[in-house]
Amino acid sequence: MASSYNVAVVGATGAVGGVMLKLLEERSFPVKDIRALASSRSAGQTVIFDGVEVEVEELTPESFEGIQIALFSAGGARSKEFAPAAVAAGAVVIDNSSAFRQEPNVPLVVPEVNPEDIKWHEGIIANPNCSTIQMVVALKPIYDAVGIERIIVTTFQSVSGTGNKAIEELFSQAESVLESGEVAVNVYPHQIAFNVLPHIEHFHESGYTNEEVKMVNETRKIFGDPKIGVSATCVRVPVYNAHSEAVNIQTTRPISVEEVRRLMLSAPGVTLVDNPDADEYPMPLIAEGRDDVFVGRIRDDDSAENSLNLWVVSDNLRKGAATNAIQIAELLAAGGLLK
Ligand code: NAP
Ligand code: 3JN
Repeated sequence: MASSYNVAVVGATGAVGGVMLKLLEERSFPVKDIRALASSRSAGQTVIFDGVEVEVEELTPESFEGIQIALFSAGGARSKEFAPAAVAAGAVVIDNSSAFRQEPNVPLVVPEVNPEDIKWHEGIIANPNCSTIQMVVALKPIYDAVGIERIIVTTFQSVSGTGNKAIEELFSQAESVLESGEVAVNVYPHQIAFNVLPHIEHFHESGYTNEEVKMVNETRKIFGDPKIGVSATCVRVPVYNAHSEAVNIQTTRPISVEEVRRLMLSAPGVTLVDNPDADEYPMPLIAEGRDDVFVGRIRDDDSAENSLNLWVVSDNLRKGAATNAIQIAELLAAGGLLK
C-alpha cells in the first residue's frame, strides 16, 4: 500500500467539489498530488488546497494518468462519460452522482452502515444521495437491534443540494423580496425564497419525484433489504445548507424510546440532540459545518404498532456528499485496496 495518493477531484469548482478539497485537507487524507478538474469554462482558474493555489484543468479522458483516487461530483453525464477512463487509468472512482448507484457491480456505500461492500468494487464505488445517507446512518442501529419493516420520510432539503447557482438564487431572491424588487426565478420552477417546493428533480409517471424514487431504491440497496417499505416526500426549503427529515418507522419487534436514545448515543456518526424541555433538537444551523448526523424528537407513534418518529438533520454537502466519499477513500486506503 502506498503511503500517500494522487487524487483527482472532478467538479472541483462546484459546491460539493469545494467541500471535498476542504475535507481532504481537514481530515489529513494522505494526498501526494491533487488534480482539480472541471469544465473548459473554469480551466485556468485556481482553487485552494492545503493553502496552495491549484490550477483547474479541463476534464478530458486523459485527465487520470497516475491518479489512484478519482472523486467525481460533476453530474451523472460526466460520470458516465469519464469514470471508465479513470478506471482504465488504474484509479478507483468514488462517484457522487446517481449514474451507477443501481448497477449490480457497483457498491453503494455508507461507511457506518455497509463498509464491507467496498471490497467487491470493480473500479467504481457509488456515494448515495444525501437524503438517503443521513437517514440510513440514523436508522442503522435500530435496523440491527429490532428490524425495520417500513419507513415514511418527509425531507426538508436545503438549496446547497442543488449546487452553487441555487445558493446564489436563494440569497439574491431573499434580498429582492426584502427590498421589494423584482424576483428572478432561474434554478427552480418557482421562487424558493420565503417559499416551499414539494418538488425535487423530475416527476415520474407514478407521481413521485426522482429524488423520492432514489431514496426508496438506495435505502433498499444499502440495507441489502429489497423488501423494506419506503415512502418518501421530498421538499425543497429556503435553507442555505443542511437537510432535515421527519422519519416515521415501523419496527419488526418492539423498542422503547429510551432504548432508541441509548442506541443513538453509541451509534457511529450520530449525535443525539433530544432535550425538548430545554428547546434542544437538531436544526440545520447546528449541523452546518459538522460531519455527524443529528437525531432528536424521538417519540412513540401510537397510531400504529411498533412505530416511532424521529427528526434527523445533517450537513448535506459534508456527510451527504463529501465526508461520505472521503470516508470511503479512507476505508480503501486502510484496507490496502488502492494501487
Ligand atoms: P455545482 O455547484 O453546480 O458544481 C458542478 C461542478 O461540475 C462544477 O465544478 C462544474 O464545473 C462541473 N461541471 C459541470 N459541467 C461539467 C463538464 N461538462 N465537464 C467538467 N465539469 C463539469 O453542483 P454540485 O452541487 O457541486 O453537484 C455536482 C454533482 O454532484 C451533482 O450533479 C450530483 O451528481 C452530485 N451531487 C451529489 C449529491 C449527493 O447527494 N451525494 C449532492 C449534491 C450533488 P464548472 O464550474 O467548470 O462549470
Ligand atoms: O437536491 C438535493 O438536495 C440533492 C441533490 C442531488 C443530486 C443533484 C443532481 C444530480 C443528484 C444526486 O446525487 O442524486 C444528482 C444525480 O442524480 O447525480
